[in-house]
Amino acid sequence: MKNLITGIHGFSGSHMADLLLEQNEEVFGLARSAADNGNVQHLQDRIQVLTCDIGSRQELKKVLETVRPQRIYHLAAVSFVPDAEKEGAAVFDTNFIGTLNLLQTVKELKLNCRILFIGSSEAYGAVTEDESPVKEARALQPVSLYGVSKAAADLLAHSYFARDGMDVIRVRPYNHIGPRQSSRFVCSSFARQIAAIEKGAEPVMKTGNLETYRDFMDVRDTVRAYHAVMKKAKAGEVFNVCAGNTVSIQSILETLLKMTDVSIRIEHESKLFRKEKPLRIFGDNSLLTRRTGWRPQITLKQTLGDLLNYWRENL
Ligand code: A2R
Repeated sequence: MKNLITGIHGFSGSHMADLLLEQNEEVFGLARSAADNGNVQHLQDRIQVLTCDIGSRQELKKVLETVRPQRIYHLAAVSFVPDAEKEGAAVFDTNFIGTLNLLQTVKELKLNCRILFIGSSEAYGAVTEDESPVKEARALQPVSLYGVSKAAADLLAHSYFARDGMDVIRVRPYNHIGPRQSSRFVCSSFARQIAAIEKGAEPVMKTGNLETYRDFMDVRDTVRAYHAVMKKAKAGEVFNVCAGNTVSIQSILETLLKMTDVSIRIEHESKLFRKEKPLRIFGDNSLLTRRTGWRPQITLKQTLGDLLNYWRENL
């Protein structure tokens, strides 16, 4: 099977490549630049990476004509919610126009290809605790700019199935964590700070709001879900990808702190607090489990241990 992963140098893209290679599938990647390839350094002789900005339809056309993939995992995106708020219109260039370019070019080239659009649970917007777990049929009412860009691209991806009969499927992942995640994300930030303190940094941990609850899952389980959907879903389907339960940031922090011998003082930083109210957000993964047989396999404790070890080795 010939796969193209957009955003292959990213966090999920690199784990997607690992999984597909383990399954003896062929992997091509699309990356914005040839540099910044640390996440796939260990795969250099097994993958072929082409550089392209998905905002450019001409560049994308060249990549797709060269690779002619049978499956596309579309992971390239502005993925960090606060960045999207800061970047404004630029987030739509990548998350929406980039997705439009991909779908339209596959259509024009008449590629016989299945496309997995990776959306986000942020597309659902504010959900109260009694409305959880969220099912796929829930209306998309995003609040953040990132969520709007992902909701718009999600609807766009569906339209290429509904209007043109293209083989497009969609997923809406919740929070996924694990080795190689940028330390701008909360779990990775905690783990990185602990690893730095172990190496002699001042023993102070900067945290935001610890009372927030999120549906966290190991990225390796997340990419296994993407693969399962690619293999088993029907064209046009959409799936939540999540653990289906929540854990507080406080308990993530406590679990990580138990994994180190150093003693650390906790400091709350108000600039790390997001504007929205603390929410207990979690999704319903029953459609995914029923249709594909997928189940998460990695415990939160193992994920956090692997993440901490990643930073211990990579600082
Ligand atoms: O920003 P860079 O240079 O590190 O590259 C990112 C890439 N990317 C692009 N690639 C081509 N053309 C663009 N205009 C463009 N903009 C961004 O997408 C990065 O290598 C990749 C995204 O990886 P991460 O930021 O590590 O995100 P993660 O966590 O792997 O999320 C993957 C997908 C995204 O669609 C998220 O919205 C969703 O899963 O949760």
